[in-house]
Amino acid sequence: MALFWAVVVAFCAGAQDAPAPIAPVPTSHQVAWQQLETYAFIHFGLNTFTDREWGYGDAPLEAFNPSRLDCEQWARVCKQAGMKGIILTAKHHDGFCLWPTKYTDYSISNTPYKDGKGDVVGELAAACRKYGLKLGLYLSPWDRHQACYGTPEYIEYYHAQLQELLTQYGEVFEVWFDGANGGDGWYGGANETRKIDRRTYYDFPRLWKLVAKLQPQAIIFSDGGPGCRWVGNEDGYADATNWSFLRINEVYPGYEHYKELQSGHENGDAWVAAECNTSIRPGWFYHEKEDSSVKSVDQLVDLYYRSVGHNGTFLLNFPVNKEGLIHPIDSARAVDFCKQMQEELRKNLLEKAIIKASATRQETAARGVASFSVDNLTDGRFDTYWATPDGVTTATLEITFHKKQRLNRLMISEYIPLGQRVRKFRVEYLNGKRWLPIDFGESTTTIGYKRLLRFATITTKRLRICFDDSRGPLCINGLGGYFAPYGKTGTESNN
Ligand code: FUL
Repeated sequence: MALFWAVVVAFCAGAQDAPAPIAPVPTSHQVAWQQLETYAFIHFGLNTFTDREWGYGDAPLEAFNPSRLDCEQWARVCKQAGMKGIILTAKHHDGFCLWPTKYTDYSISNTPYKDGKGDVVGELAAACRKYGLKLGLYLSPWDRHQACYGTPEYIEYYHAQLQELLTQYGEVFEVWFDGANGGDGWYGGANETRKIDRRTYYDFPRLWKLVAKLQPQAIIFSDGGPGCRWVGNEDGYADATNWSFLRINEVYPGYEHYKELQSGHENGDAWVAAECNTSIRPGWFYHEKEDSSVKSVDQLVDLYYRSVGHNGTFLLNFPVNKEGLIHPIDSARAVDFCKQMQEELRKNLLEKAIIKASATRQETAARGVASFSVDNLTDGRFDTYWATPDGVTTATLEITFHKKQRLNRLMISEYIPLGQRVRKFRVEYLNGKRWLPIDFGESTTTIGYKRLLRFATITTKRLRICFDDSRGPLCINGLGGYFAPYGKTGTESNN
């Protein structure tokens, strides 16, 4: 009886179920993928030994002979750098295959390495399993070695290779389809330029079906998805405004208006979140002369804020060297970068603060828990969130600390299984008796899976976050405030 009256009271008070999703929404695999946040790329192959970025397709197989190849070293470095997986160039544009494929002689089986018994894909798959990392594979559509490139025969070859890779090495979390395509190459000795229609030549719909059948959890990367999209630059950042949507019928691998990919399409009809890829060195493959131009910790930290902190994932490449190892300079930088990020976002100062919302969706009393309360903002859980009632698309969260706090970082995250919603927000802090805006030096438009914001240190007892525009009721599952003791904007200001 008590329950009956509780339900009646709750309904009278406007109790509601969870907000309805707003399309497009991610699949559960896309959500799990986004939660990986950072993972590594490895570019390794014949190019490593010939000092090239784009092998022409004619390099002699004898050149490939790493003296100390150790995929476990790669895995250890990536693990220590906080990365959740590794994507390997199983085949780059030069057509050289790092696994013993039955479809071409231009593979590791005909190199001096382990007398032709080597299998780098297999070794990496085992190392990833050992260190709890996920495995991803890059299989370049463009192949400058194969004589049949440009004909229908090559498509069968390419599809067969993908089938091999997706059936012999266990679970794959991402398959990488590069957009660079066509042009000059060796092509079995023809030494000519071959042009293909990048929209139609590879029969991508059939490739996507093959991936879905063999590895349903795998996220398909290409310029236009369908699993995740290229961010439109190779510098590792997304725009501050970054929608996880694309007008899917407009974007295809090789899409010319690639700058649009930095911020997605606000009115897109498919969920295709951005992956921000870059190399820790200027090149993707190893070149000794670049030992002195490895990205600094500050550069990597900056990119983290502009990739993961701009609603993307961060895919950082390590050019494995001729020995077959990640160079010690690169590994030290990557590990220090991870340590600095942990230090900057170590303690969420909002956990002990009092948070008041201008509006909160009422839970149905029958559930007995405050499903949408502000307590969900700082509980560290992904699946609980604060939400506003239907029809309420603007709201304010006011945060009061028990005593004055120094802050220079904020984190806001939306509960993306219900869609990406926020279009515009701002943050203010109390300075004496006046509310002043915090200047983040970038636009405060979208949030998505995660938005990280940096600003000059403020000292305050109160903050307020004003959500000014949203595609529907707000669903925010995380809120953080931090004081980063050092870093680009970690210095004290006069506030
Ligand atoms: C590009 C390729 O052409 C580069 O060689 C590299 O693999 C990079 C990740 O993608 O499109």
